[in-house]
Amino acid sequence: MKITRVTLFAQNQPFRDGTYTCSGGRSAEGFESSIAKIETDAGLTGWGEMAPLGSFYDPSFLGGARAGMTELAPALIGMDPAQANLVNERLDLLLNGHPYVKAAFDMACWDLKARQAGIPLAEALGGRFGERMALYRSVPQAAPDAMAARAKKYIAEGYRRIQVKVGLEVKDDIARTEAVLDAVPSGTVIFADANAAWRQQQAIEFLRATRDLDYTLEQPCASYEANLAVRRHCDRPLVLDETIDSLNVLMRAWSDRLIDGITIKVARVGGVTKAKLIRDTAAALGLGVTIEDTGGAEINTAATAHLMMSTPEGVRQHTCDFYNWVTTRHTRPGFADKVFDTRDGSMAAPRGKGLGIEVDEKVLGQPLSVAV
Ligand code: 0XW
Ligand code: MG
Repeated sequence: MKITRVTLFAQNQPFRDGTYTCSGGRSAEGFESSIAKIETDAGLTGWGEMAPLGSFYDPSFLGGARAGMTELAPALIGMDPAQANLVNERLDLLLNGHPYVKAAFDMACWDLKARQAGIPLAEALGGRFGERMALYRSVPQAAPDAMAARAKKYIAEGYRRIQVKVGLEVKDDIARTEAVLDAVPSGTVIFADANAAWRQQQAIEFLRATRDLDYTLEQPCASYEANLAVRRHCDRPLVLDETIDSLNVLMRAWSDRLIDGITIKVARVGGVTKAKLIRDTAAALGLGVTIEDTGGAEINTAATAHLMMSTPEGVRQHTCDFYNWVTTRHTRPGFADKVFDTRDGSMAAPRGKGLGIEVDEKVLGQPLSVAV
């Protein structure tokens, strides 16, 4: 199988629930998605999607994604998309770093590889563990009562895992966390995610003041060293997200006994190939694993769903149903609800070949660029 054409599309994806705010006043109204369509001489088509969260969340931004993808697309022509490691090696040779630029291309190659094999992506990634995976919803930063109300709304929608966005003033963060915990039924799984915004001392203060509360701490500080210092004061599960950008850092954090779990973002690590490598390593080490992304809709949700479904249940944490976060679709009405079957705070991975997503190209509008 050889790649014959690479087409790029853009999609603005407004958030269903309005502005998304995380620590430091960083906010976004939606995702700006870049979508890759890869066609082959075998008559098969693959799809991939990458959407940064504004320009503030990860070292990635829309302008970089679009410029990098347009520059790299011609290099894919003639390559066999089923040989994912070869494709990755070539893209890494041609563009040093910038993993998020390569993520949608690699995703589309895996879609094609699994379609060619006639199996769902989860099976190509190692197998289907169970039927459904747990979802969480983030409660963006606001006043404690507003966050409690938002958490209640998500509980009413069926979610059983809530991520509380902290990372501002510690006393307010304590009030936010307490308000959300008071508002949700007992047994709700709570993650307090500071998105790397606390100084080391603030994280330690938060931990001290919330000793009696039940939650997992996510990404308290930005630097590796500050998180390591916080670990020594943390008697509860600690998960790193923003820090986990490569296999190297996973190995380092593992040997420093820094982490109980990780969050893998497909765009941050550069695609499905690298997410799988990090996932398989973390799972073998017995660490908790979340696989998600920085943004997107059905194409992206399908990729993370297949990665999660092929992760052993014993280490699986949770993921996002991003297609439900936004108001736009890639597929015809009703298709996403059918294939993801989201209910009771959990979803399934699509059963069709590859990503199992039938993209309705009309919703994507005119292409940004075409490479042949
Ligand atoms: C909650 N998320 C998955 C959505 C945004 O991309 C950021 C991210 C996070 O972990 O904060
Ligand atoms: Mg996070």
